[in-house]
Amino acid sequence: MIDRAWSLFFLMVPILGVGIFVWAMVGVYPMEGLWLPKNVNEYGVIIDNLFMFILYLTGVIFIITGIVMFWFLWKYSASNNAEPVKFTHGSHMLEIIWSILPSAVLLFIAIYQMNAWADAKMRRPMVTNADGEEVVMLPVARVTGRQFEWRIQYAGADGLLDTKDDVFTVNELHLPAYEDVVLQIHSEDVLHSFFLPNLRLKQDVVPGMDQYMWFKATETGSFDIVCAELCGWGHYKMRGQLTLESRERFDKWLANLRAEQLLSVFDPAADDGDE
Ligand SMILES: [Cu+2]
Repeated sequence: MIDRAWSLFFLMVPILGVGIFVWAMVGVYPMEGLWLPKNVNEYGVIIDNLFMFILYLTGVIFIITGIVMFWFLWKYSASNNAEPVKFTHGSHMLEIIWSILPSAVLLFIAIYQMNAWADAKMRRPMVTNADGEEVVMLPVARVTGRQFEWRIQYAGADGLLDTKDDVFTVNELHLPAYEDVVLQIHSEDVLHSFFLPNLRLKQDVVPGMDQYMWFKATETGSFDIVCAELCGWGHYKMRGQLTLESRERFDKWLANLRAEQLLSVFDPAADDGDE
């Protein structure tokens, strides 16, 4: 009798596992807001679809294995089977099946997600330059991860980084919404991970590498910037704020900041020696 109770106990694994996910997805008390944060990136939909596809796929496999495990425990419980245990040295056929099946599924996911990968990592937005040529869009700002903050350098009015009109902030990133935006990310010390949950963007910031991220925000508002890579004792402090606003407000904010920084003594661009 008691081993039947154990098989019922194991049945709770798929039931509770699925139940908790559904509870969080529906967002009923006390699980409100524990599902995915709101997506505000035009390119984020494809990431969400991929996430849900993999979740459903693994969910179905999880439920099937949970139920099969319960059924075996129930059917072959010692108190109901006088027959002694039979040992086996494995089955060639079974091993082939359980090697090929997951490989085929993984290969399918690899092909299925190619477009999402290309959108996020390869198809950097293009613009037409003065000569009428299609060129890659330049970053509006460079985000530098360092222990333990995000330093942000804006290209300024000339659209070029590392020139005299650059504007600087720390942990405060303002960007225009409703248009393509490119960011350059960079590390000054160790590995960080620049994570914008609402934009479905997360990129490891690798020392020695200049990397690019892009998005097109579908609404304005204030969102989190977090570091998603344990980068030292102050990792938790690498929290910033992303403000998405209209192009007019963004331009005004940047111009104000530029004027402020011209007045202050602090001028990191001063020792560049160029221009
Ligand atoms: Cu960090």
